[in-house]
Amino acid sequence: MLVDEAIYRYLREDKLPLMWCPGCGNGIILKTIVRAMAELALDPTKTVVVTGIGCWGKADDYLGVHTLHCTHGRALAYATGIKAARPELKVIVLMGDGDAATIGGNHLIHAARRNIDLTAIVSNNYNYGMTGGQYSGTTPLGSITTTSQYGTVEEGFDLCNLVIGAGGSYVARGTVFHVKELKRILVEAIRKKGFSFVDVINNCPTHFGRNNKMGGPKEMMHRLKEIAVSRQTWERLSAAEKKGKLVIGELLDINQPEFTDRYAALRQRAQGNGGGVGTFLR
Ligand SMILES: Cc1ncc(C[n+]2csc(CCOP(=O)(O)OP(=O)(O)O)c2C)c(N)n1
Ligand code: SF4
Repeated sequence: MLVDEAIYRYLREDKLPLMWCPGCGNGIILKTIVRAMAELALDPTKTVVVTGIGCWGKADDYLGVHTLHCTHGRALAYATGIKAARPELKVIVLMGDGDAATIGGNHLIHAARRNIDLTAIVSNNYNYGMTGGQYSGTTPLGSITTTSQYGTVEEGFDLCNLVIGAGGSYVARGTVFHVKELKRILVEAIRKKGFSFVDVINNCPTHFGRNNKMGGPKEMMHRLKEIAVSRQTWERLSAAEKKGKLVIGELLDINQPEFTDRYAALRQRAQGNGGGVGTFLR
């Protein structure tokens, strides 16, 4: 079956049209995820998508796999529970930057530290879209938002650096402009054993774009094209030249022991040794 036909296996067409604003990049991310699922020929009955609350959190409405729509900032905690109980399932977690890195930042660093086999995909639009454009943990310094009318006075997180530092296995950044590259990294991220993380830079013309006078969806797309550079180019740039630029593509791909494997081994040891927590702690 062609990939373009196969995407219908993972889409809930009865739920269309999409609820997102015109010009929002969430539809592009959703389509690219579905294309990645089709390329990997994931079994929908063995695939779980977990979402938090927010515009991007509504993505699970359109997916024909198992889905769990849970509380804001807690998607990774629920996903961890699912994966720990049923390690054979493919678990994909969709979060906004508010969800993943602001209210949910603690779950993000611990999921990475644990190196649990989840794929976290963040739609990073630099603000809280659903609640009206407040600033989040990734909002760049000086940005105008509904809660920073004179510009933010905090630096935003570089989510990829955060996850690399915390212990993830696969880390990549894409944008809603670079869709071919985005599909490639999503395929790799979903395939990867261990904690994988994709930061997708998205456009929210309704709030972030309008507040920061970035023009409409077309201008915002053009800007992504202008500021994105490959890792090879990034490494050649001076600190001053890096300002305002965005490195995209794969930033980390390593193999290291994974949580559910370690946990299964530990259970076996505990049972083989006659059980008892004290046995394997010694
Ligand atoms: C515990 C909790 N706090 C706050 C809210 C209100 N709330 C709902 S969505 C949201 C922000 C969503 O922003 P983000 O995660 O960046 O996703 P986006 O809407 O931009 O896709 C907030 C604060 C909530 N639902 N639950
Ligand atoms: S508010 Fe922003 S993130 Fe939410 S649907 Fe509209 S454009 Fe997209």
